[in-house]
Amino acid sequence: MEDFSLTRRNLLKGAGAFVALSALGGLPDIVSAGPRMVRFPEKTDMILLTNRPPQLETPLPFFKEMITPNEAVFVRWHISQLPTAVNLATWRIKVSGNVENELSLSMDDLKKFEKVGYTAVLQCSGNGRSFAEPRVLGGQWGNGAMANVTWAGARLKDILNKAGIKAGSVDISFNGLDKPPLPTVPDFVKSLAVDKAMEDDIIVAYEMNGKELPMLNGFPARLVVPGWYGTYWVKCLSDITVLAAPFDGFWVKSAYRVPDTDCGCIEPGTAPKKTVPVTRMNTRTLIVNPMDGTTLKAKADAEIMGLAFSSNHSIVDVIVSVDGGTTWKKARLGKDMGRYSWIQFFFPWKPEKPGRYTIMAKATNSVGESQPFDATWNPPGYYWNKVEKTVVTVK
Ligand SMILES: Nc1nc2c(c(=O)[nH]1)N[C@H]1C(S)=C(S)[C@@H](COP(=O)(O)O)O[C@H]1N2
Ligand SMILES: [Mo]
Repeated sequence: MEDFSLTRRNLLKGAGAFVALSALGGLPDIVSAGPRMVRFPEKTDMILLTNRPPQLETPLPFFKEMITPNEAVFVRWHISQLPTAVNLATWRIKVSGNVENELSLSMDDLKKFEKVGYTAVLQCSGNGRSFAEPRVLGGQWGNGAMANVTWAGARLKDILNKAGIKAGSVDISFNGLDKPPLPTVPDFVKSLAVDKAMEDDIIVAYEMNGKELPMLNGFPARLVVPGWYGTYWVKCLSDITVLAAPFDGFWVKSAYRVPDTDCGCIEPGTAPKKTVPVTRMNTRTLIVNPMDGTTLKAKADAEIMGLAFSSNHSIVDVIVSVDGGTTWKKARLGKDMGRYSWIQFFFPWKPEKPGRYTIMAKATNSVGESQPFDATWNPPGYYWNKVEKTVVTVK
């Protein structure tokens, strides 16, 4: 990997200018005005959004890789009292509530269930929020609140069947070891309806890319709900509670909700009449190469490269335009790592004439879901997935 000393703004907006100015001696002020890079335990240099709680964004060059390395996976916590270490000798997942048998599972117990795994995109529903117009509150993520990771662990369904869900159960709640700093701050607890929770592919993961989870990504185990936004993927999991009444905790009832419309969006700047919890991820692409604002050589071979994904359906088609959306051609798709993974797309390009070019990429999944050309908007800034424009100069 290259370029990690550069900030994201420089990478995106002015790598050329940065090099030229620093060659003249001394770093210009525009460099310090860019995002700050920080290094937390077990993580590489990441873009700092907030320190407490930690919110760290993945630098764009990592998205050239099919699998995001553990140390580069973004980090997002809501409340500030985080575990900084977990002792496996005493750590347990407690399964309780409306069950036949309460369970207290150690890591050894968890590993006795059949081990299953797959590659799946983890993405915060606020990924891309910083692009919202009008601007919205919340962590100002660029495109780096997503990661493609190979997860492995025990099926949630197998754990629930061992506990035995009693008749009349409706929701299952999930809590982790993080605690609110004050009694007035609601603990981060999420829930799934029983039918959703019993789906085959939801796992309690204790491996990321064949290794233990980094502490900041939920060591020793986290819920993985492939195809759904990261908010359900509860980290440092400690309690699974089967409920006979609908869950009404703050993080489901009041947060992580979108307008109850097909797109989850409304007229920019307005308030929704009714909201529903965020669920499935929508379809999106990211152009990784070339980066926005860079300069290419005329008559030289270039390759447009990026990634695309769509909840629980494979991407079957990515089309690319190099003339701002006037004409489109199919891109070549890379290795298919399953419906929850992203796929890479490649598009060879040899710009003949100097000028400014607007590159765009649009993906469609196996059931025909694609991306809008215009930005959609909602008050929390979720679901950003418009067809992006990458502008480059050819000289
Ligand atoms: N225990 C706990 N789990 C959590 C959260 C949290 O604040 N606490 N945040 C959720 C949200 S909103 C997201 S997007 C993902 C982020 O996972 P990551 O930090 O591994 O990237 O974790 C989810 N799981
Ligand atoms: Mo999130």
